Amino acid sequence: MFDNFKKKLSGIFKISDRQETLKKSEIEDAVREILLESDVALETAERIISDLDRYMADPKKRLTRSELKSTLKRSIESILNSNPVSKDILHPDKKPYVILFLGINGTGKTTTVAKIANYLKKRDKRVVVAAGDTFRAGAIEQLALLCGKVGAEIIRHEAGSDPASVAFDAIEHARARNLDYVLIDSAGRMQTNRNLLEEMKKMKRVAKPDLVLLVLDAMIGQDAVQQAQTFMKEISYDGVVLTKLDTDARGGAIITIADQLKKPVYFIGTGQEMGDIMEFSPKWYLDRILPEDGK
Ligand SMILES: Nc1nc2c(ncn2[C@@H]2O[C@H](COP(=O)(O)OP(=O)(O)OP(=O)(O)O)[C@@H](O)[C@H]2O)c(=O)[nH]1
Ligand SMILES: [Mg+2]
Repeated sequence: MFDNFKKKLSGIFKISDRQETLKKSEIEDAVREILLESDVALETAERIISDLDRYMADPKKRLTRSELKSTLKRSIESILNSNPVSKDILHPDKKPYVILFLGINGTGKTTTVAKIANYLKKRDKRVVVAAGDTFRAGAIEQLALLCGKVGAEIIRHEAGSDPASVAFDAIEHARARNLDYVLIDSAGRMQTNRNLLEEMKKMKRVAKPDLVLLVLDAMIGQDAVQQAQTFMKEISYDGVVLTKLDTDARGGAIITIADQLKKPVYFIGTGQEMGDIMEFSPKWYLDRILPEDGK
């Protein structure tokens, strides 16, 4: 993961290998190009460059390889840490802890719900999943199949029924059995689907989720950020799950999300198997894209 991004970034340091130190203009051009190619939005890339700029206030100043790396690292780190994860999912303050998953079509909501059910079960948590996508044909069966794989209980109603009542029943079920978590899947929707948006708001009102996660597809890069911005004018959410980072996704979208959505990334999806999910950590990410020498 992020190998291309890492390789590109290390290209800048190679210039410095040749000349020992780098000229300001050379660095800025190289950094801008690499960030843009790696799915960092222009505005975010300029922010990082202005951090470099501040560091190199004297135009004649040259930067060594390690100064450049640590300046870049510090700049990206401060963007990633500006919206820290505020809810500790594994130590919730409430039982059942209700998590609602939202997002547009095909971003990976249903898969992520099942992966997180699996993730929690492996940590001895008791989970029920709500089949809240009653809209798309086959969605309930898809979720039921994945829940079967990971051994998670599922509450489902007929296709076409009211998703808010599925969520309500799942929460009642969890209360009656003292379960730890309710994970609610939902139908993919565009900002143009008025009915579906109203349905989503109703689901949120009824379920009163403790955490709302927006599922975004890293494959569509910066478009994911734009989508989230328009779509989420309608509804508030706490954080993001970024899926499909195992594909040739360019990896810089994580920086753009932190900078422009002002939301933390809670989880990243790293494949199609049920175990392919991990909690996101800025440190882990930085170590991947800008490893210390020798790694
Ligand atoms: N490679 C890869 N594929 C993923 C990942 N997460 C989901 N997918 C795939 O993406 C496709 C869509 O996933 P779903 O979970 O059905 O997406 P959804 O958001 O529920 O889709 P709708 O219900 O139609 O809106 C499936 O083929 C998943 O296997 C991931 O992290 N990596
Ligand atoms: Mg789905």
